[in-house]
Amino acid sequence: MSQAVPCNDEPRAQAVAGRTRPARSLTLVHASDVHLESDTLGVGASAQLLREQTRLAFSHVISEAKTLSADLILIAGDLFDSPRVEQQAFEFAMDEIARAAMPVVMIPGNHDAHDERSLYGSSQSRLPQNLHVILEPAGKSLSFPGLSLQLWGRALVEHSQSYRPLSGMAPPADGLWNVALAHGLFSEEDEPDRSSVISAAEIEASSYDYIALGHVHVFSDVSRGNTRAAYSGTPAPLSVNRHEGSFALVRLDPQDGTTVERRSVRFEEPPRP
Ligand SMILES: [Mn+2]
Repeated sequence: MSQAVPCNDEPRAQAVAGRTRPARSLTLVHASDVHLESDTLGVGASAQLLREQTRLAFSHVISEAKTLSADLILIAGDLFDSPRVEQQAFEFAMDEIARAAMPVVMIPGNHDAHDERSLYGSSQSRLPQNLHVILEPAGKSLSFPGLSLQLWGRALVEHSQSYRPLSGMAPPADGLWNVALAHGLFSEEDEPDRSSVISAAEIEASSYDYIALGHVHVFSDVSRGNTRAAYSGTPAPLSVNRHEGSFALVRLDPQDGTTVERRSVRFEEPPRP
């Protein structure tokens, strides 16, 4: 990177360069937008197949995280398609998260927002012990000292123009991996008429090691400056290509820094609308 840096950014840039990485590496599995119990295809056989495939897709991500010996799973919003989820469906998801047997950190998205209908606030007691749902609208940092990891996120309450998923980020901590979760729409420029905007400038200014994004259903890398940021895409057969979903495999390495890899989730018999 040899771009000219504006003068007022120099102190921050030097501080980033001076920040020390942890001695240990980390492997994260990042998923989003599973949209469990989706009613996208309405009712009938295709709709039922979609819901079954979506559950299988989520189970696949959990199994892959275990196979890959991941340290932690990130779910960047919209695990559920709506807050109207039957108890059995909610328990399926929580049982899968418990099966992961590793920390799982999740934020709500616009489909499972933390508003008065929130699935999460009223059901705290039924959440597995390894699940950490960030429900603070103003944001919260979670510390995992054993992983040399600090995580930040904020709960989406209302998908609106005034909601900025990355506003109020905790400053990156020295000697730790700094990772954030955010659910919203990436934009090169600030777009005041769009909801839940995540701007390129905000990603760059964060100086985080990784920002796990949700909302866009197709994998895309929107890294800026020193910060790697990516949409994992949905693992479910919900995108344009119903044969394949995805998640992101993120490695944080003391020497190499952050690398992000798209991992495919395939369906032999995708549901047809
Ligand atoms: Mn969304």
